[in-house]
Amino acid sequence: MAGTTAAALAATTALAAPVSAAPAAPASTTGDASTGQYIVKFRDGANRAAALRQTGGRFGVSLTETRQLATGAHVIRAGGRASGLLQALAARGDVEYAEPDAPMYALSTPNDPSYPQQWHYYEATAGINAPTAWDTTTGTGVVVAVLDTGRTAHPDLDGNTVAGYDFISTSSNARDGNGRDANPQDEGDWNATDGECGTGSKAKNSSWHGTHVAGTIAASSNNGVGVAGVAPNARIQHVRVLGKCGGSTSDIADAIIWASGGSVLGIAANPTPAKVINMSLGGSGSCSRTYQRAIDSAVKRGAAVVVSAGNSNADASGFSPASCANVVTVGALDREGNRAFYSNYGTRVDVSAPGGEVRRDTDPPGTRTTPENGVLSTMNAGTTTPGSPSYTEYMGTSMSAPHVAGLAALMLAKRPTLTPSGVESALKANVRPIPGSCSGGCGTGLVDAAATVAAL
Ligand SMILES: [Ca+2]
Ligand SMILES: [Ca+2]
Ligand SMILES: [Ca+2]
Ligand SMILES: [Ca+2]
Repeated sequence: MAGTTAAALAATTALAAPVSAAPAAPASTTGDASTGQYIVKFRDGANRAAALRQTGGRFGVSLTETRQLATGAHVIRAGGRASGLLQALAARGDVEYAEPDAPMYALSTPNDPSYPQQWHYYEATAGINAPTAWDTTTGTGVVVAVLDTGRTAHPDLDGNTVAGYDFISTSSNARDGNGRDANPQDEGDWNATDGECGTGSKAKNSSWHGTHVAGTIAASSNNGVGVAGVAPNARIQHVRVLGKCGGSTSDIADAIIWASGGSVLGIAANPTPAKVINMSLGGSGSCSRTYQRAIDSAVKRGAAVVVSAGNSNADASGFSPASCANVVTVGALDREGNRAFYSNYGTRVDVSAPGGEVRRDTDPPGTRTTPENGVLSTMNAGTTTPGSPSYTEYMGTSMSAPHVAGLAALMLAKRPTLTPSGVESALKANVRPIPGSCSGGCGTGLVDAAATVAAL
């Protein structure tokens, strides 16, 4: 059986560029207007010009009427700030009320400083329309299992993480000195030399792939740190299945069953079974009976299984678990909404989501000229063993699947009785058309979080 490898194409760019334009926090509706404007409702018959001249004159601030609102009140622009001015206006006998023209923001826009770079959530062209969905649901309490390389400590993930498991049965592949164990810590999947994982394998740094996938699903949002997740109040369950040289179908099959609450010989039951399982992984070959039985068992227990279509620019029918039945198979689009150059395609693809395309840009962070077109998420800075938490852009169907897994968590938080097939049919029915071009089949379209959640 061919080894299974993580389906991400790792970006070779360094840390994502820092963000300059973070959205401001929602404004207070009291106090001075930071817009420099007031909304004043005069009583009938008031001499507005005289009232503004008198009051402004007391404070040494020019007050100019700019237009009348449909409510009958007027917008007054102040030439400067003075404490007490608004109160003085409001206290006048010819003024019914005076208020700051307070700036307003969409409440669903997170304050995370790197959120503006996460085009894949909000951009009109090819984003998943997440902010509107967040007005209704944030995925509260839904457990999403991430069958991947495991966990690293991260301030944008730790608060959303529940206990997982390490299913890698081979000690040398796991790098933790033993077989299966209760600690899904990602020990690093670096390769020191070419050929370490078989003919043709290349030396590489650790990918921290599971950390990146987890962040797209459920990074903490509105915590003033880093990035946002698609389902920021969902719970991540790291189930480690990919090690130094990838993973085995046998370990992954057990992991699927355990994650969904089924029993696996010799291992304590999962105390918090997942309602969604994300598998951003794959290998060549059509779906094996081992995979299909594990998936069917998970689906029977009520877990929706979301998988990557694969990164081979080929028909997904030749890849696993992408070609399995009872899974939501996700292709990848670029920032313009075209099928990404690497994405698999074909009738096995159910829906598409942003996977991005990362362009090499050697400019130092902060001076980059090419737009950042990958999927920005949580990362670790260690080149071999874990280092400090960080952020980076990756591209791949490994990045598109967790958008859909996160959306499934949003759906299940709103409608906990949804079955896995109900999740799949609602996802497929509420897409928008592929914004760009797709040859070969990208499923029913680009997932639309707002439309999907609204339809429930
Ligand atoms: Ca172990
Ligand atoms: Ca371990
Ligand atoms: Ca955050
Ligand atoms: Ca399917």
